[in-house]
Amino acid sequence: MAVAFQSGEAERIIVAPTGRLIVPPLTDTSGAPALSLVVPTLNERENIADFLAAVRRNLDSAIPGDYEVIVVDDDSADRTWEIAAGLMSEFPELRVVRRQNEGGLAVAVIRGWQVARGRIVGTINADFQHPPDVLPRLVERTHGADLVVATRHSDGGGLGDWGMMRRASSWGAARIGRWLLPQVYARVSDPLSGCYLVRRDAIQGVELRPLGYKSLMELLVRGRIGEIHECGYEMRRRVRGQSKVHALHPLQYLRHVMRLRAAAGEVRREPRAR
Ligand SMILES: Nc1nc2c(ncn2[C@@H]2O[C@H](COP(=O)(O)OP(=O)(O)O)[C@@H](O)[C@H]2O)c(=O)[nH]1
Ligand SMILES: [Mg+2]
Repeated sequence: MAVAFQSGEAERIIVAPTGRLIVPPLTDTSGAPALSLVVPTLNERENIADFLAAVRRNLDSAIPGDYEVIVVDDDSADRTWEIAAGLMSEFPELRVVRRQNEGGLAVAVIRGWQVARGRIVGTINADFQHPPDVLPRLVERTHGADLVVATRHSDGGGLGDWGMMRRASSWGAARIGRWLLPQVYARVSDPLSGCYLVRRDAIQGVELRPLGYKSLMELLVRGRIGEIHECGYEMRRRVRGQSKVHALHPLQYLRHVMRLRAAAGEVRREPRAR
């Protein structure tokens, strides 16, 4: 069923940027919000309206008037982009990107940051698996940090009501990561987290090249990230809609880890600036 747009909403849908994955510096910092939060979506029709309402409640309590939320939808067949766009008149901090020319979760997040206006950028999933009430706690911990990670593996975090299969595959992915990217695991308890906030200037101007689902480990290898804070949370089981994880994702993850391993070696071999 098509959504009835208020005047101007359809025109305000943003076409996704293309080309190299580089987050630009802010040109005009005067009106810049503190935070740009990207919500990547693919067929999240059942979650999107309630999820955005929950994000709004939490950010209004933490940083009223000082944030924007950017939905980056991959032209979902269930028209998630249209539902999100239909909420923009009522929710002035909301922007919607409809991406029709490429795919991939990690790339979607970076495309959102490329249109972001905030001094801090971040991401959270749209399916309530990251509880939106983690957001005020993440914002609170940004003081003095380049990166704040919502973690399942320290600070009271956990895998909540996850089933055995998901726990086993998450454990396997972390084992592989710890083995092949030890320098990343030495810095963060949960580099596979899909919920975190990062200072724009720690990643701006750097070409990012993620594959598949995981964006945080990409930033940890290629970004200029110094101080890191963490914030524990209990991950939830998905209640509505379906996971988009498919059989190719573990292979993509492995390729991404190998690519980062090579990149990390190059970074280490670069001579120090004098
Ligand atoms: N834009 C975009 N979003 C995606 C894509 N794949 C998954 N998502 C979104 O990313 C979040 C996490 O995806 P999900 O399938 O729940 O992954 P899981 O939690 O690992 O099972 C959700 O908000 C999805 O709608 C994609 O290819 N593009
Ligand atoms: Mg999920």
